[in-house]
Amino acid sequence: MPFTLPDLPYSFDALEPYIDAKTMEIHHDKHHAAYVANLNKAIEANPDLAEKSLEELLLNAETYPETLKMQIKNNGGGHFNHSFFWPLMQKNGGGEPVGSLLDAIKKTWGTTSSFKDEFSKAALGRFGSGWGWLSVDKNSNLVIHSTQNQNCPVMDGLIPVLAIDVWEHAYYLNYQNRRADYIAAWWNVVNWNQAESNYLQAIK
Ligand code: MN3
Repeated sequence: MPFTLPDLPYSFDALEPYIDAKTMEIHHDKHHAAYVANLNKAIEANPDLAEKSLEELLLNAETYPETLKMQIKNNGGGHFNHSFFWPLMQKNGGGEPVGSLLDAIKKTWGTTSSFKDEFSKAALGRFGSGWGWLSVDKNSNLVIHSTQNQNCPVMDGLIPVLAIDVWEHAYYLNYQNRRADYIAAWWNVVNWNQAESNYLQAIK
């Protein structure tokens, strides 16, 4: 099988009380695992794609026949997004951005609190299932945006730095319909060192 489920870089209960252990277990062991299994099934049925990297599959998705295209976008995107998302959280996370990312955020939004407001608004405003993102564009500028379903920034020529999953499966057990409360709590688990490392990679 070309793709494998990465381990969570912490225990299921590491993000409590902000994100509960049961949510993390189902999210990783069931949802993310299913994206990987279904992505591998799609590749198995299309052996000519077996040598392609995940990024290549996502960038070329629009050129594939309809069924395969949706399989790659949903499951390849799901695998990419969740693999990117897990390390962006940690036990005793939160606080403020660090390093060059902090400088770039201040340059773009003035203060980290205005940045957090804008990012939260984008995540909250995503209708239905999807993701909120901080990404770097072609001119190395930071942009806040959101994607629907499992679409990911690389499909739009953007390089992601920070992400929040706003599918109901990411918060429903603890927060039910209160997405805004989940987003507000999520800032307490952000791993800013990981975001800084993503940013340095993105502007290289
Ligand atoms: Mn998810």
